[in-house]
Amino acid sequence: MAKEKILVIGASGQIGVELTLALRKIYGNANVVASDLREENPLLQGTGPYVSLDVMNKEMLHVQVIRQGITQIYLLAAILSATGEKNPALAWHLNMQSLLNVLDIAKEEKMSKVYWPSSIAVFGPTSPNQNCPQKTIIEPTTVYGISKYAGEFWCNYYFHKYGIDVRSIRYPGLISYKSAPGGGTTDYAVEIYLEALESKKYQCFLKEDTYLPMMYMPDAIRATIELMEAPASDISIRTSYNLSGMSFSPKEIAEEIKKHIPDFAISYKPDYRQDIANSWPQSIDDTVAQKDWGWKPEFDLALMTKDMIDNLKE
Ligand code: NAD
Ligand code: AKB
Repeated sequence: MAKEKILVIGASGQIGVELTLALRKIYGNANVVASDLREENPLLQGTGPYVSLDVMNKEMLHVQVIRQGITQIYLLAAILSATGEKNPALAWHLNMQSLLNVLDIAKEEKMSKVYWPSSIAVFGPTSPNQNCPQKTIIEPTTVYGISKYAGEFWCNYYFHKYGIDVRSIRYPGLISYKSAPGGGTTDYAVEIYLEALESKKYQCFLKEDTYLPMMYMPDAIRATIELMEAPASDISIRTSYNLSGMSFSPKEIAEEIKKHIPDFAISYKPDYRQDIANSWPQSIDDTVAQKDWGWKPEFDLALMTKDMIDNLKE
């Protein structure tokens, strides 16, 4: 097998930190180059190479790819749903142009693989609300969702037209304790743990009965690596795979936290993010990912809550 050299773009973000560390374990520290517009995340410092990089500057990106001998790119830079609604033009520009820059360079440099995440945000109010299938009505109502859906078809296009082995997952809301989330609607499910431990109370920006698809970060990282390591012949979806972990509401996560912190109290003050959450399905059907590359989540709400609280206490 040819030696792979990986570039992670957006490595200082919520997923980037953990994915970079996981990839370094597999491919060796020196073979995974972390990059971001912002400074290197402290958890990455000393674990491998880091370059400061703006993915929107295609020329500089191309220079880095050649200089570092990059054979695979994981593109994680994006503006997420809540921030995207505040600045739709910027979200569209970053989310689309970053992907086109990466796909073009991957084509020119004949890269072996590209990874780019999509989101459950591709689904809209007309999609099935329960067990939303892989292929269904998809009419997103956020700029973030529109950009992800368009991006999925760019990935599909570059695969079929140019043979780029680009792979993608529609992540649910991700919950983690290592790196903070970056402006999504599902961020409450991280904030709630931090506030529970810090002040024993949390004011949630979603209503108590807002069910959303969610996943614990270790499952998301494992899914990403399993997808990327699957034989190309097993990959039947070249837009993006549905992926399911768990679904819960703010009330349910609060009840689970109370099992560990009995005097924790939650209150509710829904804001503009409620409309975004209402437009997404409550649960996802990931039968195709299960069948194609053997996907199976490990964490449910109880296991995740125990792990989050144990780790955050440390
Ligand atoms: P994040 O906001 O935490 O991290 C994104 C990183 O990209 C940040 O560190 C940011 O500094 C960097 N970045 C922004 N603009 C850049 C630029 N021009 N050049 C280089 N770097 C730049 O986001 P995340 O939660 O880690 O998400 C990563 C990817 O996964 C995104 O595509 C997101 O849409 C997708 N996703 C995330 C979730 C989730 O719950 N976290 C769910 C579904 C999909
Ligand atoms: C968000 O809430 O925007 C993200 C996502 C589900 O894509 N966490």
